[in-house]
Amino acid sequence: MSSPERSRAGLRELLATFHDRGSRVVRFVAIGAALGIGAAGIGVAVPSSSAPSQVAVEEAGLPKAASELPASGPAQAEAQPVRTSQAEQDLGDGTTLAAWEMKDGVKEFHLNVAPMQWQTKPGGRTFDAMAINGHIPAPTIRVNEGDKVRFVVKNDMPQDTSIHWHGMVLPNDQDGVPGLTQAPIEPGQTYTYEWKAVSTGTHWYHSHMHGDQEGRGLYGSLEIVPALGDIPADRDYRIIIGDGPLGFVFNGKSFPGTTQLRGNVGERIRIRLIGTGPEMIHSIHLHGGYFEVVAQDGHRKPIPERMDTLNVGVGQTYDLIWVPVRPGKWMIHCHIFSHSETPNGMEGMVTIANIEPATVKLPSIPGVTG
Ligand SMILES: [Cu+2]
Repeated sequence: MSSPERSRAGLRELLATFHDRGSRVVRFVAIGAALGIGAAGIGVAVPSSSAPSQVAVEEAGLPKAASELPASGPAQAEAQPVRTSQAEQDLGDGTTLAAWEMKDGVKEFHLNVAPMQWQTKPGGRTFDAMAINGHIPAPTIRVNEGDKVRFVVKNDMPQDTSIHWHGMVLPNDQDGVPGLTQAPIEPGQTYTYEWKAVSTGTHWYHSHMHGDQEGRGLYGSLEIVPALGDIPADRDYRIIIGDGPLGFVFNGKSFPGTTQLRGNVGERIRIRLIGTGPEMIHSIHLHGGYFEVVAQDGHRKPIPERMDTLNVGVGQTYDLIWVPVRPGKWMIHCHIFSHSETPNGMEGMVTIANIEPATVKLPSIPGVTG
C-alpha cells in the first residue's frame, strides 16, 4: 500500500469509527447547534460549527465514511458492483423515485405523459390533471454528477408538449423549449433527450407548453448528487409547491391529503422546497424551531442561513436542514392563510412532520428539552 493509499485508508477507518460512535456524537452536536448552543457549551470536544463534522469533511473534499456515501455514488464503486438499474421507489413524501436502466453507459428513463383524473384530497373534487408515468408530481429523477442520461418521452395526451430541464447546463438543443430549440412533441409521438449531468444539487423538470400543463402536474424534482458527496442528512424529503389549476398543493395534494413526513428528534432532516408556481410566491413556515437554508437553486450556500419562514418564488429551489429538538406533530405550511386555511379548517399548503423521540440518548437541556 502506497503512502497516500495508507493515509486514505486510515482516514476512512477514522471516519468509520467516528460514524459508529457517530450518530450519538453527531446528534449531540446537531441538537446543540439546533438549540443555538456551541459544542463547548455542552461539553463535547468537537467543532461547534452549525452542522455536524461530516460537513467539514465533505467541504474539504475528503472521502466520507462508507455508510454515508450516496447509494449510487461513484466513490462506492470499489465496494459494490456498479448499479445497472433502478426500480421505482416510494420516497415517503408523496413523490416516487424514477426508474432507469443503464444502456450503453447511459441511464435511460422512460417518461409517459398522459391525462389523468386527480383528487387532491379525500372526498375533494376531481381535476383534469396531467401525469408522468401515472404520478403527480412527476417521478423524482436522481442521478450522479457526470452521469450520461437519456429521457424517452412519449406523449399520450391529445395536445402537444415538451419537457424542460430547469437549472441544467446542457446543449441548447436539449433544453426542451418548443418553437425555439425543438419542434413540439405531437400527440402519440416519442421524443428523446440526452445530456450529461453536470449541474449538481436540487433542480426540477417540467412541461414548457400551453401555460397550464405544468400546473396540472407536469413537474418533478431533478436531483444531481455531487461526486464529492451529498449534503449529509438522515432523511431526504421534497415539498413541491404548486398554485395552478390543481389549487394550492404540496406534492400535488391539498391538506389533509398531503403526505405527512416522519423523523426523530436530533436527526438532520433535509427538505427540498421547489417552487413550481406557476403564479405566486409562497411563505413557507416551520413550527417548533428553525431550519438552515443550505442550498439555493442547487448551489451550496457558503454560510447556511437560519430561519423559520422562507419565501419561495416561482422557479426557485431551496435545500433546508431541520434538526427537530422536540417530538410532536409539527406543521409545515404556507403562511399566506388564504393558501392554507379556510373557515372550516386547514386546507391547501399544509403538511405535518411527525417527530418521534430520539433513537439515541441525547443530552437533556434544562428549560428546553428537559
Ligand atoms: Cu402560499
